Amino acid sequence: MSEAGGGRGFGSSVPQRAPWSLVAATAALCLVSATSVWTAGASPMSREEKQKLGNQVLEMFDHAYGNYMEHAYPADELMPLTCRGRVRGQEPSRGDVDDALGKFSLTLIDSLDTLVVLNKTKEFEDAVRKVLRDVNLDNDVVVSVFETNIRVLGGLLGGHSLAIMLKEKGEYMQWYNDELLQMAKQLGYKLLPAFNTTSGLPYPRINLKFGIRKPEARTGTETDTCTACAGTLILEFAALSRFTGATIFEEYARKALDFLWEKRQRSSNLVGVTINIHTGDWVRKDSGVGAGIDSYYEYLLKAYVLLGDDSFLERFNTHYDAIMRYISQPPLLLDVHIHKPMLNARTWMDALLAFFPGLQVLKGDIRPAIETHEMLYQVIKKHNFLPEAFTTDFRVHWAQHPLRPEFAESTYFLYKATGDPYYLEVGKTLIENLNKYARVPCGFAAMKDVRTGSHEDRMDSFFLAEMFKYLYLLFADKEDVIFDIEDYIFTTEAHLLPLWLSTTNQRISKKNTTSEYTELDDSNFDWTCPNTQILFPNDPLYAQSIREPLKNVVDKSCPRGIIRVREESFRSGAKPPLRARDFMATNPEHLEILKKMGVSLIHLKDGRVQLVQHAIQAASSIDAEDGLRFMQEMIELSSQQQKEQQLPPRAVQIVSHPFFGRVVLTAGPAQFGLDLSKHKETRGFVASSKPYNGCSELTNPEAVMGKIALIQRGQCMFAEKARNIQNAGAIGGIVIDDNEGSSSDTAPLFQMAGDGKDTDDITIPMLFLFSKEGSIILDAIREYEEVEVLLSDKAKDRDPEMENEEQPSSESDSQNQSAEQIASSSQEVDLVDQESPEESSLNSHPESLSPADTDDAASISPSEQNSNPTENHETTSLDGECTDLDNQLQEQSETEEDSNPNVSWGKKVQPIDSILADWNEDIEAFEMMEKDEL
Ligand code: DMJ
Repeated sequence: MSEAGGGRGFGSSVPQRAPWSLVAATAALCLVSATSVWTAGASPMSREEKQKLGNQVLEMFDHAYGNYMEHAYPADELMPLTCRGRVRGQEPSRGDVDDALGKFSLTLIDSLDTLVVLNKTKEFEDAVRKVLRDVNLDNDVVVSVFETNIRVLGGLLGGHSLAIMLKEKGEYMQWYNDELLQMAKQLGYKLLPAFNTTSGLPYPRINLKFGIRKPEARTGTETDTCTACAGTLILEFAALSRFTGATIFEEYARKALDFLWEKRQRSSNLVGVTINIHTGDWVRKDSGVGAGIDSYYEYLLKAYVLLGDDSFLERFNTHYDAIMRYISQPPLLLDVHIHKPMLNARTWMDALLAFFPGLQVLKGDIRPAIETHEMLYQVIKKHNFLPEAFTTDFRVHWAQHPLRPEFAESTYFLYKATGDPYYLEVGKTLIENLNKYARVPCGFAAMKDVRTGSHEDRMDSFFLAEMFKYLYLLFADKEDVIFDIEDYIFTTEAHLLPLWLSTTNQRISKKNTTSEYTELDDSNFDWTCPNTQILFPNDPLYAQSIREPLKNVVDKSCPRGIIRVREESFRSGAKPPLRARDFMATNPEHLEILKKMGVSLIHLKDGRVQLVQHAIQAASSIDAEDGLRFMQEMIELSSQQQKEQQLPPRAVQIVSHPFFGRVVLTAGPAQFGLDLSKHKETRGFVASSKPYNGCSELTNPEAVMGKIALIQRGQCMFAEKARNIQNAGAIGGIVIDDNEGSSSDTAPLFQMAGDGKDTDDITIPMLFLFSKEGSIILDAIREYEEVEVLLSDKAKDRDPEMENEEQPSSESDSQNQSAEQIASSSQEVDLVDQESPEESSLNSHPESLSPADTDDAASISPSEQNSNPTENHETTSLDGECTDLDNQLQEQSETEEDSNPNVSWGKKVQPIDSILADWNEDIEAFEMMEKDEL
């Protein structure tokens, strides 16, 4: 691993208000490696093994990049399951995700500087020529300003930075004459119209050809943008200005940052997730370090590193202090409300926050970085990948994983900071999981569902831009990279910008905000990085000792989200409010509390209990507030429970040649037939039924006998199809959607309901595939005739047996293996079965909705609740999980209360209207969060 020059250790301190000449050194200070000083902890990894892993990363990159170039280029991205390019407009829209695609060969541009880092200079030279020859930036396409900036502008600038470095070295790129920079400038000018708002915050989208204003632009009516979208421009825009001398770009990006800073919530110093670009009002007032905000913080710190402007560090430090005060609940990072920062806004975390430990390393705050990283690693060990969102008790909230690089990024930076070989082992696990679960014959496929191991037909460009860089650099020694990586800063998309830009073209007038800053307490501002030269040699087990207590954090599945509010309440001396999860209808004390909160209990005839709140009947405004929160929690809990009752998705894995288990399709389960979560998976060759709709007795029973029958959806009930194929001797069935082009990428998965009659006679497993996934099997039959699949609740590990289907012994082996797998799956049942399926998944399909599914009369939705905030209803039953924790908290509460005899509830006087208005805002924010896409 490369290290900064001997004298520049972590221990050197940077004088306050560092002079320009020290700016680059400051960056190096924070990133300097401590590898050479590591003496204990995890066993050191030999140079040979590091090289082996580095070579493995190179091979994996070749597989991803090679397949993109062969099968997708010049399209923006590779679709690795169908082995073709994703061309916007030709595939069903995936919503906002598609806004990254501008018909500009996105993956090629995003991969440019990765090629150089991975020492593929020749390929880089070819790639640059292709970009110059083929890429058109003037397409009539509406794209995301944020994505286009970080991926395309960043990609072009990263490419340019390394092209001029190579040219100077004198061997490669001798013909290069700043052509990438010219393209970057052209693109920069195309993005500028987005900033035409009074606030200076950019519109979220722009038409590459027509800009914003013209009617043909089809954009420009948006009112909101995310904080990260408006606050993640400064590195690329400043680099563009400094490379070209055209100051306008840096000016615009600075103006947007200045505006966001002005709009921070002044008492908490936090920012919300979305902001109105015209008024500057916070649209979503929840605040975290993940989706929607993440790279805003990253760019404040990195802008200081790259540009040497103290105001960026001051801002970063102010926000960082707030993050550590409110959001950081080690090892968790939980969203809070900007106005009520002591109140958690969510009970789950998103995968994007995995970059944060890396940023903490750059900041120099190693301990919380180690803690959060370890927590994330525990989640990964449980699910192989980090699910898009997971709850505070580490259950899957959103099950996808689009091969995000953030965790690898933090692993790399933590290794640089600690030199602890533990992080090399972490990297090795990441490599193994990618090869085992995401690698498909035509690239690497995103995980549709980490629980089932099913795939999605997407390989995002950031996988090449970031993942391979961080993994390669993790294992690389200085001589494995052809330039000094520490002369560059990584953008949020891991594009490389040279630190020498800090002293080039500094003609931008920095906004004079000193009057405000001088009022700030300077002791808040750290100007140095921690001294790992002292830290680690003195206590080489330091990092390990921080990780150790977290080793089983994920296995202890008790919810943590509630703890914060309680602890804070104790601290302030107030009695902790009753939380929905703790409520027991048989506890007289709880009933008393309910009464105080204006909540009454109605026992329904069917035995269920309904809660109604009349805030006006509460004992005080504080009690009314607690009551509203209680009802809101009840609604959340109830909807969580409803989700938990739904069946999780299943997997169809193609195991025959040439797939060998590498392609896993997301399938909807059936409410009838063999339950694959309880029984061994079903393996068999597939055969189409005749008639294909399976709505009458099959005319080809000999073809489907002992096989898994393929049937088309439509014209009769699912159960009827199942009976017909079962009668013909099929051992399972796959219903394929008749709606051409449908796909689990774009449509919510559902479970096939029965026909309202007794379906116990159906004993074979039945799964549903959307048309796109179904056609992967149909195409395989056309090409290979014999296609064997595995129907299961979770994809089976690929193993040599799958690739060795000729050998008769493989069957018994694989059965043994299956049995093992079932054993390990069933261990997870308690946790996994209770996991809520991803947001959109698994509603019963209305075509054959079972009567039970419509029985929802007694519950209300959050929106109904919202429409009349003084009267809330909920019916639910609650369990008494995690009593240890509850008891501890209860005990703690009693102790605190005892020592605070003067404590009483409801001391604070706040008019009820303002409380209700406040809570309405929170409820709206909550609803938006639930709808929000990452
Ligand atoms: C990347 O495009 C960038 O890292 C961005 O900041 C957010 N995350 C994606 C990858 O997950």
